[in-house]
Amino acid sequence: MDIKTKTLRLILGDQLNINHSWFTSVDINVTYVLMEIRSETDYAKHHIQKVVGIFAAMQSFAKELQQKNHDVIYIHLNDENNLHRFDENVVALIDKYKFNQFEYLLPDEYRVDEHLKTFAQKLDIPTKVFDTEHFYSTRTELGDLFAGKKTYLMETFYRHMRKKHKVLVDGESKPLHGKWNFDEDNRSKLPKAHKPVIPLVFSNDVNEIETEIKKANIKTIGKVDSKNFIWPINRKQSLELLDFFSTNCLQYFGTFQDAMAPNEWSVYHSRLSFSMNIKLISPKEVVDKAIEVYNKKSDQIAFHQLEGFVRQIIGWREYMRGIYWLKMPEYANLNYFQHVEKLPNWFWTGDTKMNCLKDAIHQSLDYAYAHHIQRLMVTGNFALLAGVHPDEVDAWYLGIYIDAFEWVEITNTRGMSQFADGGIVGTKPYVSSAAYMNKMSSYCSGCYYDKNKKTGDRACPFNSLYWNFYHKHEDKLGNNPRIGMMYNVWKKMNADVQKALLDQADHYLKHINEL
Ligand code: FAD
Ligand code: DLZ
Ligand code: SF4
Repeated sequence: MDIKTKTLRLILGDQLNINHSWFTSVDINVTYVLMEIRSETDYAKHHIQKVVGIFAAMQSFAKELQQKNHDVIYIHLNDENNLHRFDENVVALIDKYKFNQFEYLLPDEYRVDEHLKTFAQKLDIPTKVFDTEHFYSTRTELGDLFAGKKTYLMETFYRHMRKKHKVLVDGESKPLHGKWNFDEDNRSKLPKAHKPVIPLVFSNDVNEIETEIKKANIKTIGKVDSKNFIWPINRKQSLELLDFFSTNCLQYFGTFQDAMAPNEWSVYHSRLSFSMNIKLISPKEVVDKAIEVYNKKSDQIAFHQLEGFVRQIIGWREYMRGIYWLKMPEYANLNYFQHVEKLPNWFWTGDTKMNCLKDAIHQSLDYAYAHHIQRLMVTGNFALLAGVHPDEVDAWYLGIYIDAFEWVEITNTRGMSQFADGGIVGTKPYVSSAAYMNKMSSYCSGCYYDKNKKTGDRACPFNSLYWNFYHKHEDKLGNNPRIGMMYNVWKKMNADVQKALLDQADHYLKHINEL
């Protein structure tokens, strides 16, 4: 007699893809399980909004599956039988309900991937793993594309993606409007009188979830208004946010992509990373929607705005994932500059006199969000100039942002921002003095420090730290053709000026917690 297959399928908190082929029909012999567990709440000190947001989205997803008549087990954080590990909870369910098959979706994170792989090998019932059906590219596609090459240029990968998926190309796979990349049309500062669109936020009541998290005594950072939780927690809200972005923000996306201003926490950014990273919506849906709106309103939306946005998703997002799977686990230990310092205490409070950092950190604590240039050129720039150990920097970024999952956090932080990978992701370190900050933001005019001063009382710390960084790492950067010009400037300074800059930097680094 045939033994009926009784399958348990695990869904992780960032695998909430209702369009996955798992869910196209109801199978009474299949049970899905989602679990709120300490292994995941505690591997980093997360922002409270991140934990709340993920739990709310998981609960809503489980309900949606049940409404579609799928059989679902949901293990809540404080359930008595919760063993707080994926493997142990699954074993307990297999024993209790006599499942004779276990299936899961490819995890996005190396740690969880290894954990489930090892676990599945040890189980004495058949196991299967499925793709998440979310990304454009496979885990190994980038590695295959660059096989035998020493460098991994994002631009090469991006063009490959555009051609392969026929995005913004003509019938001969040539880029629309004659160029692949319109970045030089972007990067403007917000004009003084310009007020960006008011960001669309939601008002979800997640109070019960917050209460459970507090009851479990989970250590978190930041704050949450749990009666009015602003982030999308289901597909409907995610699609609303996508619609809002395409209608109201896309037309300025590229132009003000790098702009920063006090109290403007979103500018024209989409804030879709959380929805996408937990798979409530797919990158293809986002790209297709942006193109659809552009096609309808091409009299109002310039092509470079659209190309700039598409590049972030089809290019950078997929590229970072490809690098992650190519270079992990070694990537997590790279420290090219051998940096050893700790993050200043004020990274956790925003309590600093440096206006740009104060604003970016307060905003991150308040919203669990900062846009790309704040992450790269404010907090990341400072951490790199201050010689902070990449582990410290990673832990901060992995915790504080609602969209932070290691595959996209570590490649951006350790790679793009800290250059700790020695140039796998970027071709040069992203560092700047106050000049860049002043070019792209209005932070400097309200700052305790003087953007124009390099040394002496109230000199902007970025100015001396910048030269100190280049001086210190000349052995590693001196031959980089993209930086050569900076070394020429440094070498032309007279010795007294150089010494004053290095002394100033030394003073600031010794008093970093008081900046
Ligand atoms: P938008 O500016 O509206 O861009 C649209 C989308 O493009 C984003 O939602 C995102 O999916 C994608 N995108 C844009 N830039 C990147 C990039 N560099 N890498 C990957 N995807 C990108 N992004 C994360 O999703 N999770 C992280 O943990 C994360 N950590 C970062 C850490 C540092 C130090 C830096 C410099 C960047 C980090 N990023 C991370 C990339 C980027 O900053 C965020 O994706 C973006 O700010 C999310 O906001 P948004 O949705 O409004 O993006
Ligand atoms: C980030 C996170 C948190 C805070 N909590 C959970 C959880 O309780 N249960 C769960 O399934 N997933 C959670 N996640 C997301 C996981 O960490 C994520 O699925 C893995 O890192 C794989 O990318
Ligand atoms: Fe930041 Fe320096 Fe400008 Fe102040 S003066 S906002 S510290 S760059």
